[in-house]
Amino acid sequence: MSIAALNKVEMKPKEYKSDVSVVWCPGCGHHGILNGIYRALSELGIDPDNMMSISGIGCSSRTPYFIKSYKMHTLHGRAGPVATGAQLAQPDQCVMVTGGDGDGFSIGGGHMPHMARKNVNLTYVLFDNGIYGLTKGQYSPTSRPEMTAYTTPYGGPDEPMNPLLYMLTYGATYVAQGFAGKPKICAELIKGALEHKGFSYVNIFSQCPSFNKIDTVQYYRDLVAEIPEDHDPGDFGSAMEIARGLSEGKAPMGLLYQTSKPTLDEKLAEIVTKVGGHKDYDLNKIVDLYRP
Ligand SMILES: Cc1ncc(C[n+]2csc(CCOP(=O)(O)OP(=O)(O)O)c2C)c(N)n1
Repeated sequence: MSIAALNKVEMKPKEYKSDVSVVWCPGCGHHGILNGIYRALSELGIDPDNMMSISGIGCSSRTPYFIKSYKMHTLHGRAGPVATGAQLAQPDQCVMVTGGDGDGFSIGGGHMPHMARKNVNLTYVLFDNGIYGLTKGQYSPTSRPEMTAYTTPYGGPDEPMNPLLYMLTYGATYVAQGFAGKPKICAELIKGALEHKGFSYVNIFSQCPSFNKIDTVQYYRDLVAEIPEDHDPGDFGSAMEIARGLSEGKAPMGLLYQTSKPTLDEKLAEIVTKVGGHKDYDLNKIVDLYRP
């Protein structure tokens, strides 16, 4: 199922806002990402009745509250498995996960490779602010060692992970990176991710002015550079090179990689069909497969 088959509605970006007030701090990058999401949904004409917005716990994980859609605010780090189940149960819906670097790569880190390698048909938007914001500033897997926080008053001992290399390595079929200060680019990348059939991952740098005092808006502005236009997103080797960073230590912004592979729901449907089930599989048929 791809979202191209869904009913289209005409809604302006602001019409995707729910009645819940956005509670993030002034100047938080998450506002920019949310605007990018509204814009992407509007440009794709996604009907809120066909949309599931799912998250774990964190400032970024509050995002589903602010979007008109079906939603689940689940447990810290567990949005991925819940979204995988939701997508398999409702394969004709548009499923989007939103969450932070702590939610996705600390407590939820064990789930990330499996969504990628299974090619679960959902979009994962990771709000990467290099810190745990909701819990008022602990270092995360994407924090730079220079960042001082409550848990690292003298700086951190660890090298930050590279989410792009990670996702490419585990087989994500759409990998992109944006910056909250560029909501139009965020919207383009999220739109592409939602249109993509398969596991799409969008890493978005997002400043946390309250707790991460070194990754400022200016820091990210100077850090990011658009991926050269002659890059072919079908070229995995070149995507890996770009994921390691552009020249002069710049972080890439844009679409690194996109490929087409069967999705988990398609592969399961095929298995069910093989054993005589209906091609529009239902979960009971899958359970039947594993009965002795
Ligand atoms: C099982 C469990 N452990 C820890 C917490 C506390 N906790 C809530 S949010 C969070 C991290 C949030 O950071 P991140 O996911 O990066 O999102 P941000 O708030 O920065 O957007 C933690 C550790 C929790 N809610 N549940």
